[in-house]
Amino acid sequence: MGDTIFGKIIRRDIPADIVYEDDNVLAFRDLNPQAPVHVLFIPKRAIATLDAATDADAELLGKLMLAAAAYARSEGLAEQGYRVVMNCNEHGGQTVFHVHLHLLAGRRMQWPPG
Ligand code: IU
Repeated sequence: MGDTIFGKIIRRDIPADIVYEDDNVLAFRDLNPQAPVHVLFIPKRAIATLDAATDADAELLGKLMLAAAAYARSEGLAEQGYRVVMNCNEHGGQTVFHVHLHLLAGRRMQWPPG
């Protein structure tokens, strides 16, 4: 599995505005925010895409979701609500091939997404 820019962020080879970290998950502000709050949650153990995930990744992906939810709650974002998004491959809009969950909040989201 190839390294990505997110691997460099995990190793602190390049800077990022990190807002949350535990043994399995790192979260940092998106450089090109699409909402007033736009945070990326990534597993420290890289999985390239959701399509590449296996049963062995189930716990890690669950932790990713729960970390985003806990962060949203701790930041007071849960009551008004938020969106989490995981893009997969080209048509899904994935550009960085290290699985990541977008947490978007601070404005009313539109549906359907573009
Ligand atoms: P995507 O789902 O793979 O399209 O999301 C990648 C996101 O990573 C996208 O929102 C970028 O703005 C963001 N990003 C970043 O925050 N820092 C970086 O150095 C790079 C991309 I490259």
